[in-house]
Amino acid sequence: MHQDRWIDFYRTMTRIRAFERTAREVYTAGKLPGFLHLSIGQEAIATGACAALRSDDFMASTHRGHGDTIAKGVSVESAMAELYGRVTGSCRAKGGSMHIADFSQGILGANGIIAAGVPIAVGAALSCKLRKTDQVALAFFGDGATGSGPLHEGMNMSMLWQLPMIFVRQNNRYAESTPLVEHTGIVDVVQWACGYGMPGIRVDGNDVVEVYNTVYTAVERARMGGGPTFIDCETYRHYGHNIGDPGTGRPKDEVEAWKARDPLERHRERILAAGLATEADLDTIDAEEQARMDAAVAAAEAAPKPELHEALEGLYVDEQLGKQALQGVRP
Ligand SMILES: Cc1ncc(C[n+]2csc(CCOP(=O)(O)OP(=O)(O)O)c2C)c(N)n1
Ligand SMILES: [Mg+2]
Repeated sequence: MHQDRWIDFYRTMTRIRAFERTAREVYTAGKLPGFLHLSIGQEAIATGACAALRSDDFMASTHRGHGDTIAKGVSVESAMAELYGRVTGSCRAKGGSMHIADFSQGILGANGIIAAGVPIAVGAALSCKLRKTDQVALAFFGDGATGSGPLHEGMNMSMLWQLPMIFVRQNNRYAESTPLVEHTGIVDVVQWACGYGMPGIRVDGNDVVEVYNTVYTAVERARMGGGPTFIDCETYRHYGHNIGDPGTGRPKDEVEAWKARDPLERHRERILAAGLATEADLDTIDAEEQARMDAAVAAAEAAPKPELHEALEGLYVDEQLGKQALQGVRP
């Protein structure tokens, strides 16, 4: 049951939650520019899925991508600096909260456009196949993305070309404030996966071990040339759609029922019941991760903002060609 990894799962989920709680605090204090979409309550999906990937595998995320990118390996220091718009950010301040990327970790980017990470990941999966490596690509997307064209094109192409691709739906039951049943014709979307000819599996997305085991099986299958898998992870976000949304549009009892199924608390209980760690051990992890966030905030606040002349740097592989393109010069 991969019990040896349970403490790591706990640490990663704790890290994500500490990062987002801290980001929420500094945002509320007026210190961050832009938007903030928190994934608090959904950490088990990011953690379980990314733990099943290698660091040279690819991952594309969504507008709610702090957890996914942290779980895949972006450093919290560079992610926090990115939120602050500082040069030490993972994208040197060009991405912000919704576009954290780190190619060194296979992170092809969070993405402010719904479902736009899917074709990017499918392209990466095609490249893995053409280069004959055993890497895989995984795309996260929300329930609100499920009816969108890029997802369906990506599922079709992945199946047609038998790509090493894993589709992971973060089904938190709402797209902004629109409930699932009002934006998707069939609630049981794993049937769609079957329609494309690939396995479709529904899992408890608040159970990190279940997510890990399911994604791990899909990853191994993809590595061996077995093609794509679609995994629907049921979950819930504790807060509103973004920082400006109080989240009061959802029924109170529904919110409370899901908070009682908090993935972090459940995993903590499981570790304690299995005797893998003590309360004190887990409290130490909590404190270490929070201390790391406090240091990340201090470092981000001390880091410089980019200069105007840096605006075009890092956008093109060939800087010179990039500058010429922006000036309308054709290569
Ligand atoms: C193509 C596109 N259409 C609309 C939007 C506006 N928008 C931002 S988030 C969102 C809802 C997304 O819901 P879901 O996919 O369920 O993700 P969640 O926010 O629940 O994580 C919408 C419609 C967008 N960013 N991109
Ligand atoms: Mg949603």
